[in-house]
Amino acid sequence: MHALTLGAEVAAARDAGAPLVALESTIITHGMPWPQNLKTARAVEAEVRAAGAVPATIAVMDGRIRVGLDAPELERLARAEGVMKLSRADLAVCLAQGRMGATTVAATMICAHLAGIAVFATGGIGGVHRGAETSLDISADLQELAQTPVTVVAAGAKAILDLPKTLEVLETLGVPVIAYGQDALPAFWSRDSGLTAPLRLDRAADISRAHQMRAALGLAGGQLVANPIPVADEIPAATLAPLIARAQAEAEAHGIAAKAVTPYLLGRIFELTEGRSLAANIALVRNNARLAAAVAIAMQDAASE
Ligand code: PSU
Ligand code: MN
Repeated sequence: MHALTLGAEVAAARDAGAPLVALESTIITHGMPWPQNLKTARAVEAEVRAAGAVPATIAVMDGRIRVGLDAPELERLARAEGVMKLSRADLAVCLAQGRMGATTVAATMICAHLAGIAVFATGGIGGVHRGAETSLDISADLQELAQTPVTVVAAGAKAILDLPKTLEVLETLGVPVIAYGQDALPAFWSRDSGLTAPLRLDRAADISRAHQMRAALGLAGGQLVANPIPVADEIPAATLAPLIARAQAEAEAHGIAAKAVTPYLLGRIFELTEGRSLAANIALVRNNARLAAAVAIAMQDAASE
């Protein structure tokens, strides 16, 4: 029983040994409103291509894990309602029911690895939520980074999270958290979280080498590359802090829980910033796609030496 279907472009790239970059789909169905979600998904794929790699957007459609969607499929997903948000726990049930599902960071890592893709670009990973002392809300993305060998390029963890606790959990799980080109851990919409990242690398080739070295050492899991949003697109952390606090309080007041928390907070912050957070989110995903493509190319170069 094999549930994987590669898109034509992805299959050709894999046969030719061309560099591939996996892309997730929860950001399309649960992270951004229509029609910006489709526009962004297309723009992110275009960034990967322009940088010399092949994009593989991953989702569950018609009872199959689809690795690489064509244009009509991408639009069908972006317009769909009632799409399941899939993490490690949900993937098999969604497939068994033949439903449509969007993959989070955790599920995208699983599917990318099944398809032989080692690099993945997203916006921001899930992490330890504020108030996790009582809610125990910790994203399954963190566990996945500890066990699946995919390098994830993100703009840090989302600033709606408790970043110090997120770093602590990643350290406990043995996940390398690597800031790209700076010492500070980026905070999604802002370049600087005020925390120093545990590790730093300045070149795509070094990120590729570190990935290969982990495998050579027999260490399970991937690495998190935290790529700061471009200067021109960032929203300073001080501007966002009160808006995040307000969205957080509203989520609690409305009893928002479990999988609904992240989409709710992103949606409220979009409203409270009058769309500025979405523009920044789009810019940072595109920026991550470019770096992920460079890492994928460096991995192919190393493999063909
Ligand atoms: N990056 C974005 N927007 C998003 C996400 C990432 O710019 O919506 C998604 C990812 O799929 C990530 C998920 O895995 O948010 C985290 O959800 P949770 O906190 O419920 O684990
Ligand atoms: Mn959660």
